[in-house]
Amino acid sequence: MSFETISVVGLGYIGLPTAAMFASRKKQVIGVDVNQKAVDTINRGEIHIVEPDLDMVVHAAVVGGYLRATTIAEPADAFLIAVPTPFKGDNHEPDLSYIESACQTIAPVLKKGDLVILESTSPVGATEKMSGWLAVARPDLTFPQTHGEKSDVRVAHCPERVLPGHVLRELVQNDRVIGGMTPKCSAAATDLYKLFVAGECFITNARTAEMCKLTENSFRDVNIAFANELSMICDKLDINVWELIKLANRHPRVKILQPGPGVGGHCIAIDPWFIVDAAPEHAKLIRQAREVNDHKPHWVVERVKAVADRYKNPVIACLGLAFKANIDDLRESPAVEIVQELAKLRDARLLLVEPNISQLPKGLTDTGELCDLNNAIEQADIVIVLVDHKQFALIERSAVLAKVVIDTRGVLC
Ligand code: SAJ
Repeated sequence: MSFETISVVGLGYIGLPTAAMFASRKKQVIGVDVNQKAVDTINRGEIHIVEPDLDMVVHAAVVGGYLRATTIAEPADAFLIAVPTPFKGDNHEPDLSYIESACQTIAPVLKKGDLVILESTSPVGATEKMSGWLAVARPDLTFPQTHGEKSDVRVAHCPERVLPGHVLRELVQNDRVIGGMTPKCSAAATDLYKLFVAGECFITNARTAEMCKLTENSFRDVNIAFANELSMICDKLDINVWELIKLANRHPRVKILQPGPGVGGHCIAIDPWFIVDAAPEHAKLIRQAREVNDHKPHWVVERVKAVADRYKNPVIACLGLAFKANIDDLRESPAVEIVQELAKLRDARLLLVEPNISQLPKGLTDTGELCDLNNAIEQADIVIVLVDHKQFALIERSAVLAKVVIDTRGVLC
């Protein structure tokens, strides 16, 4: 199948880099987003998210006339939907309303022969639901759930798997799982991704592709929970967990991940719940891992409080606010959660060190002062390492000798 015009719906952390990759292959790309500000920014050749090198690729695509953003869908040969799939309510139930409204957006311009791909991380069955919503909106067209290989529109789920901070490289190099609703749907989707994907494309059905993405992130979550549980056990038994993991990992079949202050980001802390929601009676380990990882920030806070109680007006340096090392993304960060809890301590002063930002975001401005690393360490009674940013590895051990150090990332151990 050939694709001259490709539309990407949702121009966020996944949609925009993906749109830019197609554009870099000299395809006409129409990006669609509900956010007028984001649309205007992209049309100026600029970006509204942080991802290394993305600014250059988007700028080149826009200036070259290959990428254009709009709030209203236009006809295309393929549509990729990359919108958020958050929770609804307090029970970690998946909210598919963004996918449903993306369907309403593209339905009027869909035509026979088009391909629709769901890229958003989704609970099992979401692709079939999406196809159902499109069928209701366009009764004049046929879809795979009723017409199989003879359908007018092809539909597939092809989950994204890229690591924030390395998105452009991983978009090209990672293997892809292509879950078509029929073999022809898979074949069409493979043709589309082959425009820029150098990794292998593995074909399966839509439900398996949905579950595969959830499985990858749940696997990582369960393994991080194992490391986090170990860290709490080791703390009680007075054992250095970092040394322990290093030693255990010398076994040829052991590969333990690293403990931290909790699990942040927009994927690993969310996706496992989609499995728990679908099969709560079986997903016991997956649920338990989520609970262990969600508990870890509270455990860290309790440890800090126990130490802070020994001081009259403790000065606490919090090293790192991002959700992981060497990025500036503070959203869903366990470090932020910990700082917000510590800010409730009476008489404590918090010095916040985050080398990747120049001002504190809303929600943190009342918690403490943004401070440079050396200054914070010099003034602090207690130093908490919350993120393993590269700058923190350079801290002179002598500078913290007289301080109480609570190192959740093993940077100073
Ligand atoms: N973390 C630890 N210990 C570790 C590894 C990570 O505490 O040993 C923490 C990090 O500090 C962070 C959180 O886990 O708070 C998540 O970070 P991450 O680097 O593991 O993953 P993300 O959320 O940046 O990206 C993940 C990736 N999934 C997998 O590695 C299986 C990525 O490939 C996915 O595309 C992405 O989720 C997504 O969009 O789903």
